[in-house]
Amino acid sequence: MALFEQAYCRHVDSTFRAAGFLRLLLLLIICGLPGTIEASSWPYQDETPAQRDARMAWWRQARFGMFIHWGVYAVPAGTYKGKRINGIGEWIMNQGKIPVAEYKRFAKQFNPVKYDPDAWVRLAKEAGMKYIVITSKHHDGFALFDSNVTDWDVVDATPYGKDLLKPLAEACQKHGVKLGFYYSQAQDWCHPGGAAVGGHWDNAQDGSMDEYIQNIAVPQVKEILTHYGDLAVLWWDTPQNMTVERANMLQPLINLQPGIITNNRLGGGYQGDTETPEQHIPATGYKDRDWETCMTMNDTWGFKSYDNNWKSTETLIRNLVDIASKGGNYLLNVGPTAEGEIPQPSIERLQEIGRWMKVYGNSIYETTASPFTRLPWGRCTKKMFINGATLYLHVFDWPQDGKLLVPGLKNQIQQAYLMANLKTLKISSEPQGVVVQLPKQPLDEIDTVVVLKVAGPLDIEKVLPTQDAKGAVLLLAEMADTSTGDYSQFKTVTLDQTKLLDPGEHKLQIKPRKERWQPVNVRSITLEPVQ
Ligand code: H79
Repeated sequence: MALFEQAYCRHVDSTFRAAGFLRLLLLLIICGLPGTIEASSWPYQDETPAQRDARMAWWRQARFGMFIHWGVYAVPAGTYKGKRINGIGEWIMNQGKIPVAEYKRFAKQFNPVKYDPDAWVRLAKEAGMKYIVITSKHHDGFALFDSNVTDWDVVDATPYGKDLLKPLAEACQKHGVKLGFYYSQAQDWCHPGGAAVGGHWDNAQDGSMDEYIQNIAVPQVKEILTHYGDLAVLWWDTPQNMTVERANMLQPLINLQPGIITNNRLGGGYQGDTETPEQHIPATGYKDRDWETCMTMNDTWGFKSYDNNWKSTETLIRNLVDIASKGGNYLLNVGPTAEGEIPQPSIERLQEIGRWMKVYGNSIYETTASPFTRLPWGRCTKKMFINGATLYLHVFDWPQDGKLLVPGLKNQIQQAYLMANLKTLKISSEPQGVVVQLPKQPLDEIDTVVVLKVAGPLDIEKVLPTQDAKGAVLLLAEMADTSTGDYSQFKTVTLDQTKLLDPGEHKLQIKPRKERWQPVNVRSITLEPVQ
């Protein structure tokens, strides 16, 4: 399902050396069609690049944030009428086709007496997260704040009866963590006229979407932008049925929070400030666009009592590093219970990430993308200075022989040391690049960081992929000059066989033809000699 308009496709243009007969295997992700509408009232239209850099500065330095999905869906927690409902927990109303009146009754059991916003903010902060984005209203239309335009909010519809965002805003203020609000502007399954992916399933949902935007979304966005102090982010979601006209009713409201950062999901052709790959890390990041991967720790955003498919701390830390190495942010989700507790497995993982960040955080914060194409043993982040640079080498796979090759690096190395204990490392400049002599064992099994300080402007020779022992060449999208998309269906495509007559250098180009524009997202290409 192509939900978003901002899917992209760029050509893959890679050079490789190979000889003999080759079979081409292409793994593709087919995304939605790109939007064509031009939006006009983007408030930051006249910003200079310097003004934009200043506005985005904190966000680019932050690299790591917490997403919080919380609402009435935490009551059924994935189960409706004794049946486990497939899919993500916050979609249970839609997936279970639960009538509005019946769904609203769950609110009577939403009583988060254990809610401790100060502890939540400390948890985020100690994990190394610099900002929090919480669902002020998700697709079910339920507001976590006291809204004057509806009774479908935490104050009027639940036994708890108190605004949940106020104390969170205060705790964020107190601990110096930035706060953002997620707001589902288009989908709203409880207010008449709100959109619903898959269509309405209850007459109570029918109505005019224009009126819904006018009477619910617009005043509510005003409320969240004016009642909670400084807001850092406004996070739109799913631009279902959003036209330019509808988007134009909402977009100017962000002027209520000067400097606020918004994402690309408003709809109506607005690109916003950030790209938002969901549940995946793009192969190469996005050229000339700020971006943020949002991701769950298990398989749901909103709490599901039986989802125990937790990602390991290793995966989460390496994801953060992978994202930073591509110049993006990681917005990692927690889904608290109806009682107001963040699940214990989430807490444990965040604490473990925090322990790593205490030692290695400076290899993440304020860094920019790796200057190398894909590194075989891990990732690289960097900081640029006037007369040199610091390279942070994130070693995931510790070399058996202790020799870490930094391919193509030509610079003079001023210093090489282990970030955790400042121990100096021996280095040598070889024709293939710089070789760093590592100790036998990694200091951290997940990611040990080696720091290289180099003089002068970065001088890195691009290293072309070579044939392996079987003569095959693997070209990953990470190696290519690509831009990847968003929502996606995965599809494996086997291309034809091809014959390369001459040994030596060949050029493989994969390009969608302009006249038949198909947004594709190439994840990897394998060339194999035919037996
Ligand atoms: O808030 C989280 C999700 O609820 C929201 N975005 C993140 C941040 C989101 N909205 N839509 N989607 C994600 C993708 C929707 C996928 C769908 Fe389905 C496929 C909707 C219907 C089919 C997943 C599977 C949800 C129900 C079944």
